[in-house]
Amino acid sequence: MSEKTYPPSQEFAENAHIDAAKYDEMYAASIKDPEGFWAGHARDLDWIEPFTKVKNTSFKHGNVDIRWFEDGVLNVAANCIDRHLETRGDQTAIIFEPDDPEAAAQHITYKELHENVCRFANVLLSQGIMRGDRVVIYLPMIPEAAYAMLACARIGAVHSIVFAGFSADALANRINNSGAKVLITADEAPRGGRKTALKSNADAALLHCSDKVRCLVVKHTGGQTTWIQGRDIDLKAQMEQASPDCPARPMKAEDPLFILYTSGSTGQPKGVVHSSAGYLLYAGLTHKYDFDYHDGDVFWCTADVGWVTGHSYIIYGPLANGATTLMFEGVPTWPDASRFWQVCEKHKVNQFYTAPTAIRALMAQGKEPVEKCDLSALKLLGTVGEPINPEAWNWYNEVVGKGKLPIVDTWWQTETGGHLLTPLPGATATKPGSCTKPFFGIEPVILDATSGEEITETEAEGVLCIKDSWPGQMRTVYGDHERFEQTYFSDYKGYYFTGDGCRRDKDGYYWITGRVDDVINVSGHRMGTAEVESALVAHPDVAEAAVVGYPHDIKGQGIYAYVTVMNGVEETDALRKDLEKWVRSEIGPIAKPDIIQWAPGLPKTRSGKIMRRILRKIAENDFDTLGDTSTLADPAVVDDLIEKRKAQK
Ligand code: 6R9
Repeated sequence: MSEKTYPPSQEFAENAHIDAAKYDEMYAASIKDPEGFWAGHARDLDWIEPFTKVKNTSFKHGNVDIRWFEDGVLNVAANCIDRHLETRGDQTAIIFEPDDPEAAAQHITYKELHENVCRFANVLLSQGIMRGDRVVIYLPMIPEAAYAMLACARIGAVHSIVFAGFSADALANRINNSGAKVLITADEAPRGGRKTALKSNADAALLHCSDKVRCLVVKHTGGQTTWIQGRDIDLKAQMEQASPDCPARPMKAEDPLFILYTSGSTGQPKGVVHSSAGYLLYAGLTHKYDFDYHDGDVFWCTADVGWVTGHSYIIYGPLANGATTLMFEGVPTWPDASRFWQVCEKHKVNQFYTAPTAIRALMAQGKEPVEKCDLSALKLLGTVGEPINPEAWNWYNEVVGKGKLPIVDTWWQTETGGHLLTPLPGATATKPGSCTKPFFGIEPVILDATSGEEITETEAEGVLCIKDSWPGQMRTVYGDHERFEQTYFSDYKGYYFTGDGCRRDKDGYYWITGRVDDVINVSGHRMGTAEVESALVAHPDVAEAAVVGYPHDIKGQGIYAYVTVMNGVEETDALRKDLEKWVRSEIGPIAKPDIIQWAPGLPKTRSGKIMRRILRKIAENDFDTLGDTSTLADPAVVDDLIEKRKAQK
């Protein structure tokens, strides 16, 4: 961990929305009088009916209830589009850069966005979609994904995006859990020169869903698909016929805007529910201040809209601010390792926001792919998704930022809606690897993991909790409020528990040390080890499986699976391949184990609990600090596992 600090340049600080003095003053005000602070900012939104109540929140287990601006009425899509038409109707809202670098980019103005979203909303209405109905979106990174989200928001439908890398089974689960009436997909998703057959995944998923679910299909590549009359609808053809006008429906501040499924430490993924007004306010404000976004800037977040980062920082945050936001369909390393930088040059990107895993992958390709591009428009770099190691931070700073640009390391979660811990680029001196300080209105606390006591000294290490609510906070787990309370408010009473471990240094800077639960972070994607385990044990040849994370040079963490086969089944390479394929089809390619180790026995306590701590150490090649193994039912299994681990590359 580096203690070197990087203060903002004087020039940057002078032109920034927030400098150091202003941060201190505004932060203090936001904690002293949250109602005044948030009401002041919320009034900048366009309200159909203004709110009179600001905050009504309780973190009390058994009574967790979170409401912001609850008697206000507004429409999120109108705030992201209509509000800007008069002043910036002809400005580009979305730049679409396709996978194929030879294909033309599209510049979609706010006026065009308005028209497309209205047409799309009218298609949804014609399918009988009403306020509160759920719509699942399974699309590539194409403009229709943005239209679909905003069309739902316009008519008060609740979208739930499923990342296009998830399998048919995972898609079916989410359609069924959310009770969606419509699935929106495309024929194919091109990425890195290859095409994924999205529609055929959708077809396979819909076999497990109600036959009432309709399927709107974007003919994107024109690839061949099966077509089921009466169920499948050609979206573009319908949009052409639909009216370009569709009034934005008045929605209550607390009406749900979207559901996004995310992995937890147990069971099936949880449907994280976000609100309308609070979420939009928080995404917009963090986008403006944390990236120091100014009118006319081109902002690029490289995430996929299938993750929360894409929701908040490709769509809602930037569009709430009337920004120009870039949507990129491709991957960083195709056709070659300079693609990101070529896109930055081509579209004169001003703020660039990506994940440490991408930085590490590009770092491995050397400086040349970066240096051959003109990155002079860049003003700021951002990172998100996992802790960034100092080597990657330094490379990002020196090679991409030429040592001149602020780097914002933003810590947040699907559950938080937007950044909670982040530098403000004109105010905060950064330290490589630290997400620095809280955003306005956020009160982070570090608790002793076992006693649950708050550690009040500046220097502290323990679990990260948040003391009070902020507008962007998730409101519930879809259909299971008890699980919401249980997951986030039961371990440490009265606090929101993040699931992350954290250290606070002598300057009050926060350093995330990683998850303290059974969630791993693979290439910045959250994965529950329990999910991968249940996929593995569903295979007929598998008796038992235990999955842990281990350090991986590019991905941050890799997936390490210990597998016990059924009696009489042989531990062959062919079975290993088959298991990899199996997990890909049960969950998706991102869940494929990096290493499968055969484990004739797993280390268990006498009561039958798998000792994951030991499995983690073995996966990390750390055999000397296994700790006490005497409570194991059969301590000899450990020696066997160590021997097999040593035999792996
Ligand atoms: C936005 C997003 C959330 C988990 C979170 C933490 C890790 C995210 C981080 C970070 C260190 C950062 N995480 N940002 N760790 N530094 N800047 O990634 O949401 O997919 O829900 O993951 O990711 O462990 O708890 P999500």
